[in-house]
Amino acid sequence: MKFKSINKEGDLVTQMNAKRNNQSNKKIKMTDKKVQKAKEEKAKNVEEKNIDDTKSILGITVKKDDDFSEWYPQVIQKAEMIEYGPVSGCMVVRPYAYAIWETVQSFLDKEFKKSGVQNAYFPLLIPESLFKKEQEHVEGFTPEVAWVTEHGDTKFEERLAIRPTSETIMYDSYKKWIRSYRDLPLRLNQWCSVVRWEFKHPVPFLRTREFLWQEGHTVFATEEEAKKETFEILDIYARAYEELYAIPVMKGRKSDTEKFAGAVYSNSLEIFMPNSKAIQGCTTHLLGQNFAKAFDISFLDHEGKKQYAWQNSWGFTTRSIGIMVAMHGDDKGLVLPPRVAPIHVVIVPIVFSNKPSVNEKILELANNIKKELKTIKVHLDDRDEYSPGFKFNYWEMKGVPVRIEIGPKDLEKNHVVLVRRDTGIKESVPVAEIAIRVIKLLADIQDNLYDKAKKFLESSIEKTDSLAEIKKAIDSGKIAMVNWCGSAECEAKVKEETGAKSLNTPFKQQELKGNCFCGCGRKAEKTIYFARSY
Ligand code: 87F
Repeated sequence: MKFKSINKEGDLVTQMNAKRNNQSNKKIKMTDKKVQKAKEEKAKNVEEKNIDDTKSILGITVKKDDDFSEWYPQVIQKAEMIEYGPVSGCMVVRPYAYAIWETVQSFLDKEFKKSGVQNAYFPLLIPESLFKKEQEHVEGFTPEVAWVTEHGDTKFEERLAIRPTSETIMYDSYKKWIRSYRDLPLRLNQWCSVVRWEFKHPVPFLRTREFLWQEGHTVFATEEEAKKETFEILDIYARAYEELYAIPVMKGRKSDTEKFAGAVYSNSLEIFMPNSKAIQGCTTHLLGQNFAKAFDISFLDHEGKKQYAWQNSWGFTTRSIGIMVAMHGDDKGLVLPPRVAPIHVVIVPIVFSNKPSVNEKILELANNIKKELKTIKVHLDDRDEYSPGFKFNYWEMKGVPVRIEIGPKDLEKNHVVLVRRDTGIKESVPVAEIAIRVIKLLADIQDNLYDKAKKFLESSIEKTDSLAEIKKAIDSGKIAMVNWCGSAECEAKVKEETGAKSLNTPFKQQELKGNCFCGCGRKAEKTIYFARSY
């Protein structure tokens, strides 16, 4: 299989910019001279694009640190993770990326089930009247809801929302199922896709109009049980990020301004990416009795008295794949943590057309090694239409953690060469020791990626003491950590001055001294993180 060159139209950001430029261009009446100039410009661009396309077959044409917003779409396309679909913001998830999702999905699914959560499935379409039952929850999101309005040529009497989240449709059933304290807790999860018609530039995985996720919706008899679960699920999510994706997280509470409107509180995992932007990794929400009152989810307690139930919701999405690409990838392409890599080891035989008998032995050894490494995911690249050099680049682009090279000299010595994707370090290993060495290498790579990302996070957090210091930290691409009184006005000042939003207030609070950063004179109550974010 050959590398697909990048989409002719380029990434979505470029497409949308082009569209916008087009629209404003229409409004301008061009003079002949201008038309001629525009034609020349267009011809030049096409030429440059063609040159770019030739380069793109070979590798990524920009460096990650120089131009992240160009690097990212190139990597995910050239590593065959995504394909741009015909509708803006809706991407095809190709098998190589879907395999990563399946690994994470399987981990989360097992952990949820261990904790007593069951899977179910609720309808995609939600009648408008039901969707609008809890106003506070929908307000603010209205422009993002996509509607189905007709079938064939006939209009529906009532519009149907394509689920952007499933609170309303699930709770409509919950109210029928819950009668007594014996029906509780009710803890359900569903794996599905949701649609949110976002207006910001779509970025594959990180911000798309349709994405895959799981949404957990649970009901308890007491507030304490509900509260406890918001932390337990967040811990499971943190394990997925830290242990599978090798990504350290900032665990904490969203501010009232940034929380889900329907929630009493929202907890989140925030991640800081190498492009100096933070992103919300996932959330758990304590819904209190807000939805229970709106949907009449109530139960008779031990004394036979009617009580409203206590609820939570929580979600984890394919955005996490994009965060992992952004975190670990380098100028050669993806760098995959072994625990999520669809292929752990690729074997590349180094064969020469004038040595058929040696080639045969190399392939035999390659096949034997493949058999021996049966506990891990090994791929033998024995395509004879590609050179070893091409294959090295190909599998580096795909981020395979370890490469095994076997050439005539290795065969003579009964050794092979192992190459780590994360550091590029090579070593020659006796055939008899390959299995042990590979397993150790995979563990080292997983740890090394995590440690590197952890150091990056730690070095990105700057302790600040005033609005001016926050601005300085944000402008230099850092996370500002600051003492805060808890008021929305002081938080809003940061957004006004710097454009940065608050991420969360970390659960592990530093010792607090003094007043709020903004000079309001109030005592500081907690530390909070601010950063530019998605
Ligand atoms: C977009 C359109 C309509 C987010 C929306 O975080 C409604 C919504 O309710 C909406 N975008 N949300 C909040 C979702 C909250 C919550 N739902 C369950 C989660 C986790 C899983």
